[in-house]
Amino acid sequence: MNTIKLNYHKTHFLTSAPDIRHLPEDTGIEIAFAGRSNAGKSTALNALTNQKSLARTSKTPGRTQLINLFEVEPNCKLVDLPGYGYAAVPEQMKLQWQKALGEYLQVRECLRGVVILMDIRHPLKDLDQQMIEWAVSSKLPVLLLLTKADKLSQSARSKTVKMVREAILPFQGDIQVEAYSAQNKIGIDKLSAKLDSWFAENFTAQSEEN
Ligand SMILES: Nc1nc2c(ncn2[C@@H]2O[C@H](COP(=O)(O)OP(=O)(O)OP(=O)(O)O)[C@@H](O)[C@H]2O)c(=O)[nH]1
Ligand SMILES: [Mg+2]
Repeated sequence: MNTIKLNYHKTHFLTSAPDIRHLPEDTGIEIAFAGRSNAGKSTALNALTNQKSLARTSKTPGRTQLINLFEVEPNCKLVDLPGYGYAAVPEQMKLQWQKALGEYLQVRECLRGVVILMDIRHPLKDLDQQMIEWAVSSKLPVLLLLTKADKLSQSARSKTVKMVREAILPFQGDIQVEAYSAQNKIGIDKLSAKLDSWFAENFTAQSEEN
């Protein structure tokens, strides 16, 4: 297999879209970061790219309302999606966003992998399971990151990782589970290796198509 190693530190902001219908052209390779509001998506991106404020983070859940696209290299994009399940958002809006997310996973051709982030202290909520199901049914590989791993002791962390690895078996998808902490730099190597492998696989596939 083709191996590549991208320099994520070079990632820069590309554009924002107010919703999924306004995303830029469906070309290149895209990898999305999804998760409940406050799960740590933006922080994970900042840790990966070693930039303090590439993606905006906040203590207030629901901060990221736009879909933000970042470019690692030409044709290699990372997408910071607004979080789902934010309690203060009206029910109708939450349902709309859920629906839009499901559609995005199903129809976006250039989307080739999904990083789903969950707070290690609250893994596999209903909406997380729904996201996993959508990704698997769209044949997308998934990296499940259990974020804020610094909040748990080493033994509690390992126990949760093991529990989640077992719990996701029934989904029968291509799903890897890892602990992650932006604060203690846990799992960043696993994240970049996975992104590298997804970008590489799809580079090969796309150059064979052309
Ligand atoms: N201790 C600790 N806190 C973290 C970590 N990652 C994120 N946080 C905190 O969790 C909160 C939410 O982080 P964000 O990155 O803004 O979360 P998000 O998933 O992008 O949230 P939305 O954009 O609202 O969907 C912030 O207060 C972060 O500082 C981590 O690895 N360790
Ligand atoms: Mg965010």
